[in-house]
Amino acid sequence: MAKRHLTRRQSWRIEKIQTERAARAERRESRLIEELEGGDLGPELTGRIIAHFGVQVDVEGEDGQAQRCHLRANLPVLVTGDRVVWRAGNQGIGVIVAQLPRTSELCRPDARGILKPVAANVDRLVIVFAPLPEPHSNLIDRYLVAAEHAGIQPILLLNKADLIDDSNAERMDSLLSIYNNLGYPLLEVSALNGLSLDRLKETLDGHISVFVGQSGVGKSSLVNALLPGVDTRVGALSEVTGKGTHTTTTARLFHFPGGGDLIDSPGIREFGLGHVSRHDVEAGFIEFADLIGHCRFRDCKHDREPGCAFLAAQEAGRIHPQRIASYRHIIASLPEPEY
Ligand SMILES: Nc1nc2c(ncn2[C@@H]2O[C@H](COP(=O)(O)OP(=O)(O)O)[C@@H](O)[C@H]2O)c(=O)[nH]1
Ligand SMILES: [Mg+2]
Ligand SMILES: [Zn+2]
Repeated sequence: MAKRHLTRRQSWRIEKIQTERAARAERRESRLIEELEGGDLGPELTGRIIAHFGVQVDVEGEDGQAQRCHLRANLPVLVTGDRVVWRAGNQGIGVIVAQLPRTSELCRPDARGILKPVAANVDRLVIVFAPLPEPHSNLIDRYLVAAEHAGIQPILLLNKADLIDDSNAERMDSLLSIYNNLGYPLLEVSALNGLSLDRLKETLDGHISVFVGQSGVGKSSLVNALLPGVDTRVGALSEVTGKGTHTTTTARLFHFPGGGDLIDSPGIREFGLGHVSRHDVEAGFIEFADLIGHCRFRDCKHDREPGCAFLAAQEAGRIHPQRIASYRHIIASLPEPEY
């Protein structure tokens, strides 16, 4: 066989292949070491975080069993509702090894004003209101903006339907008609006498919901009616750390016996509109979709500018005056942009 003379290019290629082989072997070895180290850990499984305690979480596996797990240091911030990959441990404590992609996240500003996720993969925002305390469309609109911004389907839930009488029926009807005309799903129920709770259960089946709304509208009563025998007030759970036992209040995931899940905590129930931009607010009013970009001035504030598409639509009766008022109110409440 003739002796082969290697060109520089060929020898470079061989060297490259050998380096790649070495790297592959190294990777194999490190995987082996990891496997030996983690020899007590079970196989990788998928699950959902149903409670969060700071450095530990409870994960519910596909079999419905809950398992306390440690969080690996390299993980992103995980919250209740997150889908994860986890491995069972030998001392009753497992390990979360990866976070699976989120379909949505609910965020709120922390004490320093930094937006933090509080729940993941929620797909129904149930906005609760009632004849009493008197409902404010402005508050409902804020929740709708938050829902649109987070990409979560809102459901308007009028509770205390048993309190509707001649004194408030007209007011309630005109409020409901605004949202009915916009195509938002609407339900009228009563936690007190059980009216339409079956329809509510059907609506929640197959989804992860949160209930929001002002204090006194009946959120606790509704949740208690939907989750009989579950004490959702037990939000504070103890956790043993190096510094001793301390308690953390956390959002928890509950299963409705009628199907579907609830993520709940006092903080979530009072959830408001987080930090959003003027653009987010505009996008949160679904009837504005056709108007955005059609004003004469690109930076139109839709206030009194000539050639404003919003004002023209309002004049033509295509936008409800209460919604425009809400929009202005929300915009006025935004912090000044920093530029
Ligand atoms: N009439 C009537 N009262 C209700 C209904 N649901 C709740 N309530 C009452 O409204 C008050 C506030 O309810 P609660 O569940 O604590 O509201 P939350 O602050 O939103 O959690 C309580 O006195 C409840 O008994 C209802 O459907 N009809
Ligand atoms: Mg309550
Ligand atoms: Zn305009």
